[in-house]
Amino acid sequence: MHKDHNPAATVTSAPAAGTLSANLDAFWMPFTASRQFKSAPRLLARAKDMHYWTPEGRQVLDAVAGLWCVNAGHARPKIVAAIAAQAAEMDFAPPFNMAHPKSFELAEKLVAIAPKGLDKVFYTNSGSEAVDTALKMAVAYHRARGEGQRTRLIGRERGYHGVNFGGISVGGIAGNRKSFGTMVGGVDHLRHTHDLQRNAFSRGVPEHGAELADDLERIVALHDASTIAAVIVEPVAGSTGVLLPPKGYLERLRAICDKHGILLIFDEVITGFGRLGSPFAATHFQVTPDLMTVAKGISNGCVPMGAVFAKSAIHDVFMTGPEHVIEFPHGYTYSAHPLACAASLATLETYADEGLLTRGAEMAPVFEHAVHSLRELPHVIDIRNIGLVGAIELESIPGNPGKRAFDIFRECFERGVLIRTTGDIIALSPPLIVEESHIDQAISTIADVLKSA
Ligand code: PXG
Repeated sequence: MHKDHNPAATVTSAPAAGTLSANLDAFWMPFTASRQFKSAPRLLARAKDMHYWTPEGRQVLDAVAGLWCVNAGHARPKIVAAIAAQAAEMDFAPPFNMAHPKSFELAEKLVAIAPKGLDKVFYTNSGSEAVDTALKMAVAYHRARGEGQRTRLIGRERGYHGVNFGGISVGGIAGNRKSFGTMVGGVDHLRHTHDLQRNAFSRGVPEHGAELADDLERIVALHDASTIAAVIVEPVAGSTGVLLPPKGYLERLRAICDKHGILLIFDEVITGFGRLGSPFAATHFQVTPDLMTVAKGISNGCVPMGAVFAKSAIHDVFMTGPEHVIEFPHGYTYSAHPLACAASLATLETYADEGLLTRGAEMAPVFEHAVHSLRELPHVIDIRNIGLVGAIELESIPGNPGKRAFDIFRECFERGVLIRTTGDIIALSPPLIVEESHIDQAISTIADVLKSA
């Protein structure tokens, strides 16, 4: 059904689009080992369905959906056409005190697939902006209902919530904390749930660790519930290495938040839009947060977009005071950008046409079997998976953390498979149109590289 064409196969003589003619100096690259990169650039020039092609026309299987975002695969016709048509029809519309029809149409469609109760959508342009928006909503919500002392935000160790100051403050990544100073004040962190001693090689959610949710009670006892606005967690942590919630953990976190009047925010930037085999992690685990952040798959990565879903009860608290006054003084020039809305509408249509928001559940057993087949290979200390997310954790080279996985990433790319690594963990998150043959190719390439490393 999802046949790949190879538009690069015919490229022989003329330089392919994207061939590097520029000097590499001027571009300060994001999250990149830039000196290494600039000494041997890895370039992608075009993409279709499950594949990229380099400027030379070499085909590369995309085993990570770009960066966890191209859930429907690349250059899908409806999305391409919608973006082109929108650019011609109306390029931009101011989003403050003005709007365009597609922004409402999209919000209605998003709410229709969202976990029940999350009835309002606020648009941003990225996951980082969605996170900071949700944190501000939480604080402002409590203030609007007369509990202005609830300002404290609780994140979790090894959480990743983007790169803005709010996000890195509630996030639990040591590198960020080391580089960027004191950040937002009044933040504390739950312990992370990663426990290889008890849970190594789990298939699906791990058995042990629900009690780690009780760490929130410790934090409440320390700071007092009356000072805490919200708790933010990724239902499944992605960036820090695919850390799954222990069985019962999210339910327990929800119950403790309810008990103390604390808002629960799920950061579903990675888990949203079908990654776990359900539309959202909240639907998968049947735990509904008060606020939910999304990005990436909302527009299939084609035009930058993010959003925060909120319960009506939260939104409605803001809707008081004189009617000409702005109730929530927050938003971006590009909130509800017409191109992003058009891309997202076509993305949702593509997801619906092909059943992609639940296709991960069908493919999960095949994927699980394949990733766990790497268990006996050199340096593998854990394998974990859920839906169409997998992780292979490797033993670090003593004194050189991250090197082993990074070398494997580079070698896999040379052998035609794009993977993603974080520390010494390989993460896989293929587009949701993935077929068994793609999974086989990705896994056998990783196996060969592990054996030869
Ligand atoms: N929250 C979560 C849970 C994320 O995974 C963000 C927020 C920030 O989104 P933006 O759109 O601002 O990047 C993310 C982003 C990786 C990787 O390799 C993951 C992300 C970004 C870059 C790399 O795991 N996730």
